[in-house]
Formats: sequence, C-alpha cells, structure tokens
Amino acid sequence: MTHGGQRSYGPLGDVLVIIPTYNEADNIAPVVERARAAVPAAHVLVADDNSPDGTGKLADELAAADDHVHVLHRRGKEGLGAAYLAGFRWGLERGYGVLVEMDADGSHQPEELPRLLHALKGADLVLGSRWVPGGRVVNWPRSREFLSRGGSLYSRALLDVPIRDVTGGYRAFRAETLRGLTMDAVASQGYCFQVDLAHRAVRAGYHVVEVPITFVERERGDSKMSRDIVAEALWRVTAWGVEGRVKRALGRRHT
Ligand SMILES: Nc1nc2c(ncn2[C@@H]2O[C@H](COP(=O)(O)OP(=O)(O)OP(=O)(O)O)[C@@H](O)[C@H]2O)c(=O)[nH]1
Ligand SMILES: [Mg+2]
Repeated sequence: MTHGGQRSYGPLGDVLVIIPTYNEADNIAPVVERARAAVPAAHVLVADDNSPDGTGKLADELAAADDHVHVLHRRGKEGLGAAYLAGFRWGLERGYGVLVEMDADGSHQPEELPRLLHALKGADLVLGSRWVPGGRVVNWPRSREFLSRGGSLYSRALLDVPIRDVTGGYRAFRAETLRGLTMDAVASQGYCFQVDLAHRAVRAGYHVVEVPITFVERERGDSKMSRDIVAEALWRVTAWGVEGRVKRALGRRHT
C-alpha cells in the first residue's frame, strides 16, 4: 500500500526486538540466540509476565551474559497487548529507531528479520505476512489456518484495510510510526491488538508494507490462544467496523 507517492525515509537507527513471554522456558534461549545471530547489531527485550515456569529468570541469565539482551519484568499475566505496549514504551524512552514484534515460540523465524528490516527502509511499518504470495504456514492444522485466514478476511472487509495478514504478530515499526499512533487508547489484548495497530496505522496514512514470511507452528510449550482471545477479536473488530461505517455515513450527510 502506498500513501503520498514518493517519500524519503530517514535511516533506521538502532533495532530493538521485543519478545513477549509467558511460560516459554523451553523456547526463550533458542529464540534469543537466533535473533542475536540473525541481526547481531540488534538488541533484544524479553517482556515477561512473571511466568511461573521461570522464563524470566532464564531471560535474566541471558541478559547477564550479553549486553544486547534486556528483560522487562512485569507483575503478572496481562496479555500480549499490554506486554507490547510496555516494551514499546521501554524502547522509545531509550531512543531505539526500530521496534520489532516477535513471538518466543519460534513461529516467527529470526532469520527472516533482515528481510523485514530491509523493507522498512522504504516504509513506516512492515508486516510479516502469511497470506501474500510467497508467504506460508508450516505444520498448522486446517482449523487453525481457517481461523487465521477467516480472521484476516473478516477484519479486512469490516475495517476496510488493504492488508492480507492483519492478525500476524511479526512486525517492524519505525519509532516515529509508533509515536504517531495514539496508543493510550489501545485496550486490545490478544490477536486483536495486532488488528488494532495495523488499522490505526492505515487510518493515520502510514505506508504499510507486507513481506512474505514462513510461519512455523510452535514445537515446544503451550499455546496461549483461547476462546476468549478469539471472542475479543470478533467483538472488537465488529465494533470498530460498525463505528467506522456510522462515522463515514454521518460525515457524508454533513458535507
Ligand atoms: N508477556 C506476555 N506474553 C504473552 C502473553 N500471552 C502470550 N504471550 C506471548 O506471546 C507470544 C504469542 O503467544 P502464543 O501462545 O504463541 O500464541 P499464538 O502464537 O497465538 O498461538 P500458537 O499459534 O498456538 O502458538 C508468545 O511469545 C507468548 O509467550 C501474556 O499475557 N503476556
Ligand atoms: Mg505462537
């Protein structure tokens, strides 16, 4: 998607990869190591919600051994959205130029990060996308693929956003893009946090680019996907869609 034709973009600046964790003890060390190897200059911030399985302590050990690794300890499980908002704040306060969202479970392959960062040189926001040509999903049951594709289609139609993979969570934001989105009002927690941010970015006129990724289903640890998360996404997306339509209809009558 392009807004405003030719635009010049400034240099990217320092990169912070934010990895939210809740009970990812088996995954945290490998994913941090892979991220550090894929983009050696990047810093990593683990945003842990006081995981009962000791993920936070393991992250502390990684941070003690590597000055590019940091840990944000949060009080308890408050959802993916809240963990990312806290991580973004942490990174913006410290002057990072790029903030990356990456799951801990290996679904978002750190080796693909250089491609996302390359695309960000000419964009405000880059989305790793399963549903553009070249994108794919490995080891997903039909039911999960149906839910994800359906969720993206529904959001795309209702919110009128020209994005194929609206629910994905492998993303690279320029710091200015995050600063330009009014985040105080973001209340979404699960997937719809991702829909919410993409929707806000498109509405604000940012140049959003989708880059194909190969998404690999988690091999270790438990999914935090739940019926509640799907339900939240469904009602919030529907409410945003209806609100947008009502506003546009009223706007037309007044002009
Ligand atoms: N800090 C924090 N991290 C969370 C929370 N919920 C999920 N996460 C992390 O967010 C990432 C995505 O969660 P997953 O459980 O993999 O959810 P998912 O990818 O939708 O589900 P699967 O496809 O089944 O893996 C993982 O790194 C989780 O550890 C939370 O409440 N707080
Ligand atoms: Mg996952």
